[in-house]
Amino acid sequence: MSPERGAFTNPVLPGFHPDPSVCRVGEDYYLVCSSFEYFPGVPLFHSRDLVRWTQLGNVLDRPDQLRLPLDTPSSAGVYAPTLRHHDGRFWLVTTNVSGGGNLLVTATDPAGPWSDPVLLPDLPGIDPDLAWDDDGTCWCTVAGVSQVRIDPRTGQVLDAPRRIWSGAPGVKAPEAPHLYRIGEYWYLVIAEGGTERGHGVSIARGRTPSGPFEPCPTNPVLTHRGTDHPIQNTGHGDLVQGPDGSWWLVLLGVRPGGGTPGWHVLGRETFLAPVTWVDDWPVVGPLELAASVPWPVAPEPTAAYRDDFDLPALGPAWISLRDRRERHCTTAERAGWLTLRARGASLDDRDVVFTGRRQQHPSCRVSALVDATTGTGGLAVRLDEEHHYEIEASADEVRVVARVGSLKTAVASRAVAGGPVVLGVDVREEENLRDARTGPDTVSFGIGEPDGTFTTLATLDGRYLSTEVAGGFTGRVIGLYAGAGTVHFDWFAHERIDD
Ligand code: 6LW
Repeated sequence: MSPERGAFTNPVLPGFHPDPSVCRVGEDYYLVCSSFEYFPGVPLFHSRDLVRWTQLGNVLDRPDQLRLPLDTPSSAGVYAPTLRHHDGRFWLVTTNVSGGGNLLVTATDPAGPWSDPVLLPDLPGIDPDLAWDDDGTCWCTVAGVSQVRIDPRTGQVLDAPRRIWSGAPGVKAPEAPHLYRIGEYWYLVIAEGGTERGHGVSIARGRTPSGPFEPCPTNPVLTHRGTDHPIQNTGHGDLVQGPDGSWWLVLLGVRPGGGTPGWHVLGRETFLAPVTWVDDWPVVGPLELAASVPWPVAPEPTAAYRDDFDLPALGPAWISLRDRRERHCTTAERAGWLTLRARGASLDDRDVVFTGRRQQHPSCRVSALVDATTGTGGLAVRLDEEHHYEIEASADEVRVVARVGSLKTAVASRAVAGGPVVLGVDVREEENLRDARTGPDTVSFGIGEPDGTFTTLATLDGRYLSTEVAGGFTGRVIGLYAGAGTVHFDWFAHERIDD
């Protein structure tokens, strides 16, 4: 089988899909990511080839499993999960930093339902990992890197946390531990250097799950720090065996665009890198945009989609800020329409009603048919409360608004006659990416005319909706919102624009 048969383009999960954790059950692979202030939490994907991933659902999809109070800051909420299969069940452990701390849920079917959470109140630290010893002991390892034994059924911590490794001396933020037995050793994979440009993956090994751990002499086993590689911030990896028994690492990385220093706008994405073994140590990489696996991969699915809001529930890719209650977000009010009822006054407010989908492609076009005769709302490109651009309709006007840090301004407006209006956003990756003056992309907003043509009202520089400007752990989400009253949406359509 020629490697070309499995050619693919990294990332394997584009858009805001950080902190991947993967597990294999027979021929099936399951992968989860962090979800922060969005509900439902912890998106879960399935694959047979490690390359094409289909979303099965979200692990924390009931309000009683995941509480994200309306004052939850952006980039708080649900941090890095670990997904494992043990004893006929799926186990997922994660941290809600905005309430409840570490929690564990289980399921026999990864598509759900997942159990109510078991809390681990005595487990200090984020990025929990689970690993079972042959005698049934469950080892839980957290950022730092510390370890305890737990009873995963009750959440009880059975001993005092013990520091088992700190990564390279002087390198910040040893975190994201994953522990596995592979052959003769227990391997402890961590991320260190922080999740920005200094990020890397390091590894240590020991004869027992609790160590002592010996660092790999070639640590970090993967980093792109200090290089101009198009994939940056590489870290937070989880090991998995491919269908042919070879080893792979799923990890997060970013794709900065534009001139120096480069701005990434899609968040931290999930990449796939090959792993080989030398002297019982893993050698990771190369990690490239153009990559291949030595087995056939499923065809790339189309990135085009249109949601007509004909179903009672939103599909799993739709995420809402902090919670999603029927009284604020429903398809039951007007058949075939999504109705949003305002709570906060604008996207500057944490309690705004916003529901959207991750921007996954550097260039794309999104449009929606909006009826704002009884409210104010529209289509937004959002990073957080202080970084968003939107096109907003009210009964008699459409305007484009930009919020960047403490600055907020309406950049364009147009009178409309009332009734439903097509609003659109067109994101274009900058073509001349090496020109130091350019941002990574442009974000244009416009309005559909009755004759089917489209009029652009404003074009904005995309760098201000990047993580380098805004900070935080998420990425752009493009979605629908209501700022006042009740706003109805007939459809939402997305199309990828290829380079
Ligand atoms: C994640 C941790 C991290 O839990 O970011 O910078 C957190 N490091 O590993 C959120 O992704």
